[in-house]
Amino acid sequence: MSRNRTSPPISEIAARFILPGPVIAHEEIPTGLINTTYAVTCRSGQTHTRFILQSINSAVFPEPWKVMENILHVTFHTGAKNHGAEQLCLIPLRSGMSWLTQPDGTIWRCYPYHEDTETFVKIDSPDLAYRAAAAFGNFQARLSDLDPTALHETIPYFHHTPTYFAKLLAAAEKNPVGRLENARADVDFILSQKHLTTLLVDAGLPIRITHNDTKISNILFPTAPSLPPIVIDLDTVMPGLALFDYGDLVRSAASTADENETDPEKIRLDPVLAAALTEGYLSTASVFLTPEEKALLPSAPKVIALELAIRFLTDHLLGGVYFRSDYEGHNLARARNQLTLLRSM
Ligand code: GN1
Ligand code: MG
Repeated sequence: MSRNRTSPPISEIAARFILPGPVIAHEEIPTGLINTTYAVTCRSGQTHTRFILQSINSAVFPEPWKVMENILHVTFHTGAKNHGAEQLCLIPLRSGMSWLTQPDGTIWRCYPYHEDTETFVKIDSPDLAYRAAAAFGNFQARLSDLDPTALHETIPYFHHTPTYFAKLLAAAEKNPVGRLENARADVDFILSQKHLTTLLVDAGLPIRITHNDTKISNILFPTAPSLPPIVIDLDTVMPGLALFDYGDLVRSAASTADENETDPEKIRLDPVLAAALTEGYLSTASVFLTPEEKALLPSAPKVIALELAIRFLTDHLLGGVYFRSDYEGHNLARARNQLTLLRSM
């Protein structure tokens, strides 16, 4: 999404927030697929400080204020405990509000820019895997005493696997763009895995506050190893099952190849990385997980790999309406990658 031409200049938007001085430079950070993000530099005397200024994509989040209320709750709750050291905190506006709503409904928010941190799109060391998983477990642990009903469900049924399964069946039945024939074997394999779709959601597990996008790239690692990793991208924080966060982390971080790999031969679960992720997650999450949750840990990566395969395949059968894709068949390849990963688990 590029910025609306009629919206005010970045310096004017930034001036509404409590920043140390005027904006002297800004640049767009193009890595996100959903929101529009800028790094802005403010000057105060001889000191230059950077901040993140971001507008929320209202096509993905039609009620962006609910996203912001969730983020406010979560950052306030955990910030009170750890002074923002392990997580983002919102920079308030001069008006006292925590986010800026423009007349056209666009919402802007501002975060500190965490200098001297690095991000990874791929994990290759068990040590890093352990630290990443411990950070996500810690994120859940810090929120385990906040009432989940205090948060909005910003994307209803986000990890309700049977709902995605039903949508796949409907898409296959309708076959609106004639892509079923080439994907029939994939649909058949998914049908054979139906038992996995209800395994987590029907297990009576406690509803907790979860992150819902536990990719490795959503952690900032300070270059000083003594400092704790910082969990970012809080847009999908909402009530959910802890095991989906754990499963999504293992699925994405312990895969030997990227989600977009074109050679399925290269994809399998790396057991060493998976073990390090599990150990790291339990190092911070075992204090609040119930025995039932712990017993289902080994199934969680399978369920989420299947769920994501279903989502990609459904999008392929519908002609590509949700996930950004770079070529025809991209979502089919992504679905097959998840199914290959599932078979290796
Ligand atoms: C989407 O846009 P991104 O990469 O943050 C999706 C996740 C999937 C992921 C797969 C809101 O996340 O659920 O796991 O793609 N997010 C949403 O790459 O649908
Ligand atoms: Mg995300």
